[in-house]
Amino acid sequence: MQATETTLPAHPPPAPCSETLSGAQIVVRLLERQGVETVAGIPGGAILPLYDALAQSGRLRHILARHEQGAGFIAQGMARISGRPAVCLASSGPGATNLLTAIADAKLDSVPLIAITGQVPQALIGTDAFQEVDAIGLSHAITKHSFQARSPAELLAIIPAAFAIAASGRPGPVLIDIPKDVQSGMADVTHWPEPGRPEPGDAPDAGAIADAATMINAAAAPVLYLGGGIIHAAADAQARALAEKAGLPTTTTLMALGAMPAQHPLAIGMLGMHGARYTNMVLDACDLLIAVGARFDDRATGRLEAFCPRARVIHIDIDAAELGKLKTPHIAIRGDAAAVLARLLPLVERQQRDDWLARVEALRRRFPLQLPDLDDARSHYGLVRAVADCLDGDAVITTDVGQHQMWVAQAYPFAQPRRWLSSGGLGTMGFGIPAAIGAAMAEPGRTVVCFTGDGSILMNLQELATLAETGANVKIVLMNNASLGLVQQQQELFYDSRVFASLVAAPPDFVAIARGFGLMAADLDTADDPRALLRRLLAESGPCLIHAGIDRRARVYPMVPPGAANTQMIGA
Ligand SMILES: Cc1ncc(C[n+]2csc(CCOP(=O)(O)OP(=O)(O)O)c2C)c(N)n1
Ligand SMILES: [Mg+2]
Repeated sequence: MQATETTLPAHPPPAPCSETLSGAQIVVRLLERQGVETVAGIPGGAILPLYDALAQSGRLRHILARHEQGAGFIAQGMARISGRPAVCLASSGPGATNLLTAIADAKLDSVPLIAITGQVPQALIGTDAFQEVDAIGLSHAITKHSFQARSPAELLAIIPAAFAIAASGRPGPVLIDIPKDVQSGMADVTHWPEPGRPEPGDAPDAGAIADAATMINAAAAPVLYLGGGIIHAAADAQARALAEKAGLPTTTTLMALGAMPAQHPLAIGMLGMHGARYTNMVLDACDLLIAVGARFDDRATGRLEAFCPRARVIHIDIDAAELGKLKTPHIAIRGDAAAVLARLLPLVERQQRDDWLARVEALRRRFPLQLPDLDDARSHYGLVRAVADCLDGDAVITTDVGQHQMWVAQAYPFAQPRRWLSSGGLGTMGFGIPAAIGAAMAEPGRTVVCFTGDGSILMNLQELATLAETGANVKIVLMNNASLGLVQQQQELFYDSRVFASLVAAPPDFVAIARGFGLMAADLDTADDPRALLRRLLAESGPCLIHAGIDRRARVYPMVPPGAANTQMIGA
């Protein structure tokens, strides 16, 4: 299943031709040849030649977002669910600056995003022309690479290169800035280039893999620590096989939820700031940490010096810059996670590890993840579980950022990769709805549920118009606690309860707002049987908003205080 999801579509081979085309037409043809079917964006003066070529494409579908950040997250939704680069478009100036948050978000979560921006004509660059910003300069720190096209013919090299860079190695965002005169200028095309594909990486170091196997075989208390790289590399099957053969308790980061089925006997859940107490205690006790596609993010490790203090470390990552960045590994292996794990597996001994697994089990029983009121659909955890009970394993879940995001991460039983789309690294409020629209565009047969909060939904509310227009099968579950809940929680816990600027004094009527956008909307609070209403609404096709009031006093527990060690968790 996973393999087919990330397999690239069959590309047309390089083809001789004899055509005179505009730069804009060249871009459109190259996107078509890349296998792109849908792009998201907003037009404006400096990108109108490209839009005019799009209008004549007939093959590319354009989703009109209502804010460029929305377009960026719609494209991210497509990319995150398919594993293939996806495209967003914006005009120059404010169009380009509005994209920046979505680009930064893609950089931190390693998402292959292609952002195409219009630019003022080359003759005006540097003159403070109308809607001129230095898009390349502004995006420099948040892209994997950026291009500014200088001639229509150059686009024949730039577009395939951008797709290759975005998808090769550790994926990431690429910006292509195209001045208006380059879009409208003409070029003779005598040869269509081969579409850009991910480049195969170098073979991993066989000696290091053999050493890693020896270390795993000799360990008494090893733990497998899976990060988002497992999803990007489609290496979940290999990771599971390794865990099962070597008897490895397996933890996942927020980004890797679904890489190991939540119900798997070896799964020990999410680690870190809001992981279960037993999970962090198992990590504290382990003597070997096998990190794969994980970057030792502070939300996962807590105070780094106190993370896995007894453990030797094997670190496997495609990005050499991650190896030793935060924690010096005893064995570092650079390579594609699927390729490395496939080579490691035959060298690893089959082990039961009865003693270690019994210790893990004892910790799990003593310090389990506590999900109070799980059976009450009117409570925070109960609502998440009630939604899960209505859906099958194909459903896709997106979230915004806040308490609701963590409640979903803790309580939703993810069993497969690429079912969980959440802004992990940047933690961007406003991610959920546009990402859900993008996911639904890429996978129209699936139900996509966006869990959002009353704060986050307002950050890209305008995309409800996009949702209504596309009719995408997106269900928005709004967990409304009339507060910026996660901020309020931190103020109560760490700022002597000085709750400031985090409570909502005049809550909007979200059901009326959704209806005003032309969406179906319902309120669980007034339903006699919230489960029955959920079941009915989630089974219907097409978009809707489901509002649920949540007790403002509800907390995300346990919690590692910022800067503390993971063993110093509070709550639950
Ligand atoms: C764009 C952006 N601004 C500010 C923050 C800081 N922040 C993190 S969570 C949060 C509150 C989110 O409120 P809501 O969406 O209602 O979620 P809740 O925590 O109440 O479930 C804020 C302001 C952020 N993550 N993103
Ligand atoms: Mg809230």
